[in-house]
Amino acid sequence: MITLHTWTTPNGRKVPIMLEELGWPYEVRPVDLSRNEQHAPDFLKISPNNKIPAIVDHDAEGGPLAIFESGAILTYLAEKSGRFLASSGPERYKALEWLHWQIGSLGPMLGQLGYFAKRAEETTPAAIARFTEEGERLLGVMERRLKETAYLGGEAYSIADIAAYPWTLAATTFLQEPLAQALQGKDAIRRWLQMVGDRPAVQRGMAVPQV
Ligand SMILES: N[C@@H](CCC(=O)N[C@@H](CS)C(=O)NCC(=O)O)C(=O)O
Repeated sequence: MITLHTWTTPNGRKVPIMLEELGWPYEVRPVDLSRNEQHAPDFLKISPNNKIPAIVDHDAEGGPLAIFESGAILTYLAEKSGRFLASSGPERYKALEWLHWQIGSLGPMLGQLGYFAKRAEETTPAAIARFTEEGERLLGVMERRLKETAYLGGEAYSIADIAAYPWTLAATTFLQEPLAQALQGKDAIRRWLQMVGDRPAVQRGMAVPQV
């Protein structure tokens, strides 16, 4: 059994999507970020960087294993199941490349844009401009990739798509206003969003946690 510590945010939805794709049983422990539960001592033992998502795999080899960072969790689950990540060769490294691109670029830049454009009490035009520009650039990078291949890693759906989906959806919904111009004419991204979003496991994962 896997315990999933998560919340209703784009990073929080990646792991439930993967667990739903695998059809593995898991128990959800909501970590309410609005109540600062990510700083609770028991949660910090599992996720010392005070961020969701995190898992504990109670059936890991050698005993219970706690993992934080969504990219590490997705890679672990892919390797444990042998699914959604090729075991070797270019397909594996292309999927890892785009997984890391999401973790290191798309997620942090859109996260900062969300903070400065939507949540901060003070308006900071330079920060909004900087993160809008980076968001636009990254959506351009993604559009060019998805014009060449069906999925981010290549022709197969992989953990790179699972990681990118909740953030790309956020770009077209929560962040639609600052990114409206960047989203115009992004037909390859729209096609991919539809294809990934039509998957029943993605729809189920996006509804976790139910609070
Ligand atoms: N690189 C991390 C990012 C995780 C992250 O930023 N999580 C946010 C929610 S989307 C969080 O837990 N924030 C709480 C905090 O910063 O205190 C990952 O991919 O897992």
